[in-house]
This record gives sequence, structure tokens and C-alpha cells, in this order.
Amino acid sequence: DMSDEERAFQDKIDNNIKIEPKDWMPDDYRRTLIRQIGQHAHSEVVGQLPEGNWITRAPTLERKAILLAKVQDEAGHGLYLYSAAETLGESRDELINLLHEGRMKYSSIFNYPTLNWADIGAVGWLVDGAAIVNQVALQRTSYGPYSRAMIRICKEESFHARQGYHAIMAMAFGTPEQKKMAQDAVNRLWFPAIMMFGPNDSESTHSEQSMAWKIKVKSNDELRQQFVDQTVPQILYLGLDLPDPGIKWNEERGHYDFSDPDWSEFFNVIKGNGPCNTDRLAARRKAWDDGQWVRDGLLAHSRKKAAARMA
Ligand code: FAQ
Repeated sequence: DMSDEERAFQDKIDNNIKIEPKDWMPDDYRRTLIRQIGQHAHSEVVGQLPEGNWITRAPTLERKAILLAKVQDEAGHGLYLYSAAETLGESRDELINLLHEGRMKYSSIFNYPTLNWADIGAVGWLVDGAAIVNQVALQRTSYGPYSRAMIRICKEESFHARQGYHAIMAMAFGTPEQKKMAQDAVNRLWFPAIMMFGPNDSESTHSEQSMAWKIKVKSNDELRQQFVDQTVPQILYLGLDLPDPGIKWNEERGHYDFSDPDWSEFFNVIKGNGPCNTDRLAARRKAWDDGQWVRDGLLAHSRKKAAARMA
């Protein structure tokens, strides 16, 4: 009992033809995309805060210049993603408003603090590393504008992950104190990083429908396994101890086994009760308020230009 429109839509999905902004789409497909792309955009923007916090304290001018460029890239990623959401009829202002009212989520990972310089290396390596695993898969997502944003973002994100690994290498191969800091950063950020992929498939409310629509092309658990498999050898290369005693190569599966994170912590963080949720939202609201004069100025300028064109 599908309508012709629905059948044509599903045919495109099944044949891996991208859905474009003016194509007919089910309301729930549109809503799911706005939720996911909007949450993704917010993550890029809120994600600037833990690292931005360390720009003034980077240990060398070179590290400072690199970190500044990296954080700026994240702002750009946010803009591509808000633009992708706008093609679905949801304005950037509305999405930002929902974020500020606490009615939209952003990635759980950005509610953890970055306590020292080793954390900045670990964020670049583990957090951008996890982000890439997820985003490489999303390059094949069914919605055209989202897919194209992902292709561009992945290029920058792989540079970010390499700079993070380079920074953590300097620490792990440095003095005993530096190595200790690197170990501590990995120990603290490991479980939050693997939580980025979302709850286990059995608990993931949106997965089934999102996979049928190819909004998601790999499941949360598949992507998490892929991240663990690529990251464990990197930890070993650094000469660091594994952050989870449950990590063990499983010959039969051809994958690393690992322990589940504490899912009650995850659900608590996404409910707004993580260590930094309040600070992050307050910082974003303040940035929005402090930027009001810039928006006012731009608007006044464009109105003046438009009036001059009409005259
Ligand atoms: N955090 O049914 P599912 C970056 C929520 S990378 C918070 O499995 P779904 C780069 C979910 O919204 C990070 N909430 O959901 C960077 C849902 O709640 P709702 C951003 C989470 O959507 C690096 C509920 O749990 N990347 O920013 C999380 O099918 C360094 C049930 O979950 C993306 O957003 C979480 N981790 O799958 C920037 C990638 N996980 O909405 C700066 C795009 C789940 O019903 C510095 N997103 N929830 O209230 C996705 O791929 C998907 O949305 C998942 C979740 C896989 C995150």
C-alpha cells in the first residue's frame, strides 16, 4: 500500500541514487535527517570548546598554529552541516535556538574536560579518529547534500587525526612524566571515545529505520568495532598500556574483543548531566549573545545594499 511517491523514493534508495533537496521524501526521513545532521553540526561547533581552551597554552608556536587551524576547520564543518540541514527546510537559527534551549543533542564526547596538553593530542587522535570512522561510512549516506559535506569533511578530519597522533607520539616517546600524561589521557578518554558511536545496536532506537533508508550505512556496533581494531595497534605502537583489560585479539572473530563502556554514564551524559554539559551550553549561549552586534551589523549592511540597488 505504498503510494507512487513512496515507491519511487524507495526505488532510489535501493538503487543507491541520492535523494536531493527538491525530491519527494517521507516526513520521517526529513525529520531524522534534520535531527542527525543538526546534532552533527552542533557537535562540530561545541567540539571547538575543549580544544579551543588550549590554544593559548599550546607548548610551542608550531603546535599553537596547528591547533588554531584545526579548531577553525571544525567551525567550517559546522557550517557545511548547517547548510545541509537548511536544504531540508530547517534554518540555522532555528537549529541553534533548539541547541541553546537544550532541546537538541550534540556528541556526548564534548562533555568531558581536557585537563592538560596530553588530552589535546588524545582528542585529535581518538575523537577525530572515531569521527572519521563514522563519517567515512556516512559519505555513502542516501541524502546528497549530507553525503557531499561528509566527503569534504573527511579530508580535513584525517589531517586532524594525524596531527593528534603526532602530538601524543611526542608525549609517549618523551620524558617519563610526559609518557605518564599520555597514558592518563588515553585511560580517561578511551571509554568516552567508544561511546561516540552511540548505544549498542540492540538499544539504538533509530538504527533500524535509518539503515533501511540508508541514512546510516553501518551500525553503531560495527563502527565501534572498526574503531577499536584500528586504534589498539596504535596504542601498542606508542608503548602505552591498553586502557581496558578486556581488550584482547580474538583469532576466531578476526577482531579485538573489548569491554562495554558504562552505558549508564553515557545515558546520563546525553541527558545533560555530564561533567561539562552546563559549561559547554553556557559558552555557546554567551558566544551567540556576544555575536549579536556582528549579526545586526551584517543585516543592516545588506539592507542598505539592497535599498541602494532598488533606488
Ligand atoms: N552523543 O538510535 P541511536 C565531530 C542519541 S564527531 C549524544 O543510535 P542515531 C568531529 C541519539 O541522538 C561527533 N547523543 O541514534 C569533531 C538518540 O537520541 P534522540 C559528531 C547520542 O542517531 C572532532 C539516542 O541517543 N558526529 O563532531 C550519541 O541513529 C573533534 C539513541 O541513539 C556525528 O554526529 C552520542 N554519542 O545514531 C569536532 C555523526 N549517540 O535524538 C570537533 C553523525 C547516540 O532520539 C573536535 N551522527 N545518541 O533524542 C550519527 O552517525 C548518529 O547520529 C549516531 C547515533 C551514530 C551518533
